[in-house]
Amino acid sequence: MLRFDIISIFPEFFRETVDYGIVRRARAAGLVEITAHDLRRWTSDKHHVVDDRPFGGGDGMVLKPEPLFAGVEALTGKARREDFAQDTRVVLLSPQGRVFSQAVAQELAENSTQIVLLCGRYEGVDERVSDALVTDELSIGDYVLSGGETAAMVMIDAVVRLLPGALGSDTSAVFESFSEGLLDYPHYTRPPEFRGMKVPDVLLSGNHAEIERWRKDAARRKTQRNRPDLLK
Ligand code: 9D3
Repeated sequence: MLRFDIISIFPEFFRETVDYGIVRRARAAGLVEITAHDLRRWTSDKHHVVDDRPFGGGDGMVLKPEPLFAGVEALTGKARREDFAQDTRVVLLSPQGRVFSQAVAQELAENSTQIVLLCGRYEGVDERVSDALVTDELSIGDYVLSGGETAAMVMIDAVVRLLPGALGSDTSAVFESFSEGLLDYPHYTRPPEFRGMKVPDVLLSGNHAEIERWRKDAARRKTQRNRPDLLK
């Protein structure tokens, strides 16, 4: 059983997003438990302040360290990276992180029982959080988001579908298309002609050897056009 604990100032964001498709089924089957916690719960002042102005000046606000340390301590029993169980991860979603990938998803799915996700907001998070608390600082790619919540959901989705039993047995090999290093081949279904656009004849031929060859070639052409970096 894997547990995700999300710490966010928008915990309601996850209420519905964890309630669809494979993630919903994995939760129902008891493969994963996902709980979103309000960062403000670990403030102690009257106004539940979670941010403050940056030392050294500059625009924007920074998430204060105290509520994040208190939250991680409440959820893991520990407040220093060195003291976590080896199957506990504390992930900071941040534009400064190393880039999340299928390999990172696989590593997390195989080696963790608890993943605490810290969702950044504003200009950033006090660096002492990264220094002392975080085991993995991760970005989901080179574009600017408004905060870590959408990135956290991307990670959860990618990890949960790798948990044993999360996919139907018929689809369990599907993700191999990524490990093979090519994009997937094009898919078609009925009707064989739609608004003048025909399904390639070979797919209707019943010749499985030829179909296999066409798919390999079409996958290579699509990869060449959309992701030449994958062909190297
Ligand atoms: C002007 C400097 N910006 C940093 C590159 C400011 C900034 C932009 C976006 C500060 C915080 C954010 C909020 N983004 C995230 O928290 C985030 C994120 C992202 O923006 N892109 C890709 N992955 C991620 S994971 C978390």
